[in-house]
Amino acid sequence: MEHRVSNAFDRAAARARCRAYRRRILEISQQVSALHVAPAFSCTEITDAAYNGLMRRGADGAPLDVFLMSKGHGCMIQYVILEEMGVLERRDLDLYCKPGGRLGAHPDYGVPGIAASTGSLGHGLGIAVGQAYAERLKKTGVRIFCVLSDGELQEGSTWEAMMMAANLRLSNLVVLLDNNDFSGLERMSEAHRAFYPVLDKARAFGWEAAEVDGHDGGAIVEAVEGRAGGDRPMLVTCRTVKGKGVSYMEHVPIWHYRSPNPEEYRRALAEIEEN
Ligand SMILES: Cc1ncc(C[n+]2csc(CCOP(=O)(O)OP(=O)(O)O)c2C)c(N)n1
Repeated sequence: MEHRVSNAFDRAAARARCRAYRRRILEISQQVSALHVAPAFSCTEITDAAYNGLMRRGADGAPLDVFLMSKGHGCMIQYVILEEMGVLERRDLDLYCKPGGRLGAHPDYGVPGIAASTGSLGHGLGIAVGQAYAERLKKTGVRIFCVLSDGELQEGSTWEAMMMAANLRLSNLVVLLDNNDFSGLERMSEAHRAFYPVLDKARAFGWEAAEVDGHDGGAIVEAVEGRAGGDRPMLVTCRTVKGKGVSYMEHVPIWHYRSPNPEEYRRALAEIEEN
């Protein structure tokens, strides 16, 4: 089955979309006291590139391919994109993490557009491997796009899934690694030097692999579309900045955990508009 997306990825349009997504996430950050803003900003362009550049859509606009947010705490970006697509309703986002709502701080299977319950890190890739294998057996042509965090490289289950994907020759599996170099409070490249370079590890495991600027959606799309092909799964290591777009959040670990206060919110909005 031919997977290539024929229309070129419009970088200017992508930048405008990502500004709007960040604005919406910030807006929701004022409704609840704790929200993973920085983790979502880290993978904003990655998730946009998957949904709006790589995943095929049906006549009704609904995705034909599967998106799986393995770093479940980054789900706000997925929620706002699903809202824009009409898969989720505005009311869903209004009730984010509130009684009566169906959107939690981590994605739950059963919510429209959510392929698996994630948030317990290190399990998403194994689920994605199972889904890719099932689609292959059913001969659907469906591809699985899985966003993995570098923190998940600490989990042995991630490496088991990497081996299994290569073993099963899952060419319909694409992993987009959000490589922001942070896991909670520590820098991955300092605490876990043995994981790097990830690209070499992935290739040694039998994957096709590429590395790109993770805030350039066009580069992500080009890397996936330009793949050599064959029967290997693909990993794209996306160099990212945690908290991207808001200067006081970038590379500052506390923003993994807290939401902006009203003054910080105003500053963040202003900076998003300037970018
Ligand atoms: C198995 C497991 N251990 C610990 C946690 C707690 N936890 C939540 S987010 C996080 C680290 C986030 O770092 P990373 O996964 O790299 O994501 P990002 O930096 O992109 O936010 C941790 C340790 C968890 N969710 N699951």
